[in-house]
Amino acid sequence: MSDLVVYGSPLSPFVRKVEILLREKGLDFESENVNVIGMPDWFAEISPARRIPVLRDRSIGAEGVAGTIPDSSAICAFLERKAPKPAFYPDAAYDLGRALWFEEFADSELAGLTGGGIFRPLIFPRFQGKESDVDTARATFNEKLPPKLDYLEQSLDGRDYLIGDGPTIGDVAVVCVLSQIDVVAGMPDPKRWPGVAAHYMRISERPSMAANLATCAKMLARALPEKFDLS
Ligand SMILES: N[C@@H](CCC(=O)N[C@@H](CS)C(=O)NCC(=O)O)C(=O)O
Repeated sequence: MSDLVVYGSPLSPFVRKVEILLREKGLDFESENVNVIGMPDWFAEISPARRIPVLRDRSIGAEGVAGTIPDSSAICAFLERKAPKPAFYPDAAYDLGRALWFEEFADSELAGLTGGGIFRPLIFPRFQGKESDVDTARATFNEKLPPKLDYLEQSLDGRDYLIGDGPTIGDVAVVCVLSQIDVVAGMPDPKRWPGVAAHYMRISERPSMAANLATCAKMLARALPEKFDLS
């Protein structure tokens, strides 16, 4: 039995972020599925915001609130202290600030579009046997998303990573939320955003993330026999 348990669904970009850090740091963990539709009452006790993920460290507490941490950003900061190598939070003050900014940009600005504006309207109705809301997804993809991708393209400025010469929590968070588009519709135009596309491939092909995406593809296979064309 592992000490660490991740409660959530691999389809959540925030659960994905936590899974990636756990694997990159070589930490053994178990996953326990919790659905956001019809969240069980026992989960509300350990997740007052009623959101996934929550992490449990059984070495601290095996039941109830003891040993639990909600929120992917809090969990990832905990994992960095628990297993400092390889580091995903830069040492230098400015670099650390930038890495945390990109994590915040991903989790608030970008996730609202890729999750709430694209993934959910396309997939959630399908899970309930209903029609996807393609108009909402298309409007988000073509009108709201491009300025955010322009900002990322500028921030990368031809470099492999957003900060320094290796991946930080900022790169991981950005790619995790962009993958919400990839799994349902493919990535936005690589000719228009070549840096974003290459950065996405660089991170998503790491075994730590590829493992999550393979699980997601299996989970989505029935509801999504083929990807949507949002262009
Ligand atoms: N800031 C939170 C955000 C977590 C979040 O929004 N998770 C979504 C799933 S992707 C959720 O649980 N939503 C619950 C709901 O929609 O009822 C984190 O980083 O963990």
